Amino acid sequence: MNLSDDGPLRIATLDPGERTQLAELARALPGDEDARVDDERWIAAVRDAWEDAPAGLRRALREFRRHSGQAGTLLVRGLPVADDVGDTPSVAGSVERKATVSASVLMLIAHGLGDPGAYRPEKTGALVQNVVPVPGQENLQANSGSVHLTYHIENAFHPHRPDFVMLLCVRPDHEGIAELRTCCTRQVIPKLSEEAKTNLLTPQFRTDPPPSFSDLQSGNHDATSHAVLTGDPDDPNLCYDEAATTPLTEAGVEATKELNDLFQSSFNAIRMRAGELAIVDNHVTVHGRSAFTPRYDGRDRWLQRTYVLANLRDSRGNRPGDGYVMGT
Ligand SMILES: O=C(O)CCC(=O)C(=O)O
Ligand SMILES: [Fe+2]
Repeated sequence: MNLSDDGPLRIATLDPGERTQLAELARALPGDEDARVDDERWIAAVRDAWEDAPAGLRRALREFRRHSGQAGTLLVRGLPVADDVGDTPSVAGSVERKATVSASVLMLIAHGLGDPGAYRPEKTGALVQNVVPVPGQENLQANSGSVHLTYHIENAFHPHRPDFVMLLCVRPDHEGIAELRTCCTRQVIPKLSEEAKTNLLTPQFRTDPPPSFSDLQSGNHDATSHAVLTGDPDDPNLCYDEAATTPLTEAGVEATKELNDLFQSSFNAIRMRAGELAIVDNHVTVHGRSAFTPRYDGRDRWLQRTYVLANLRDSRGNRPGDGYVMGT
């Protein structure tokens, strides 16, 4: 395992031996027809197998879990994804239910940070979701779009939002220009004016569900006002989605303008290649994506996404039968 930094971004690169070890672990998981990534028995096998994952990778995740660094982002390079992945899906709500190499790698790594988790109203509650451009949805502020995707905390409106968002690149975009962009509070707090900081620490904002929560769009979501920054003002948590958070006051409008400008001038740009995984600390780091041009030819950009819950017990009341999927 090679650990390096690209500015504030932390990078962990598997060596070929570790890559092979992880690929073998993924392939040794139950792989018959019943091996569905959402099946609790299969997940139990993954949890057990994770203990045999390369020690260097387990260490890097343990460190990141303790403190996610200046960029709140860890880029893991050199992960195995099969060569014969097939065409990039192009339908809305596409998910991966089969235990493919990439899906298995995501589910394995989730156990280095906590447990996997999902939300029933979003992508049918699948634990591994395809992030792909969908014809007709180009302009949507969702991961199926291909215009610039604005900065957001994943599922910012949700009381049990994910602790970590994992995005694994199965196939890059044709031109290799699509950038996953992340920006951490630790990169912007020192540059924020005292006035904006005070206002962001004040509950004067409302956040609605994103378009991916289709069932909740009809106004049956009870949004209370909240602060954008909470906790220690020197290292606060962040709850913000540029497209879904509404400032309820003029001061709030000014403060979010300043925050957006700082995200725009301080972000980490990640042009992911196949086998690269970005792990985002969803408590302190927003993410977004630059625009790119899909061709819908089966070779478009394809990421797979899995959410991680660091403390599964916290959301027990939302997870029927102690499963991995929240009911709402
Ligand atoms: O397409 C990307 O790089 C990120 C999309 C996104 O925000 C997500 O899938 O949560
Ligand atoms: Fe996102």
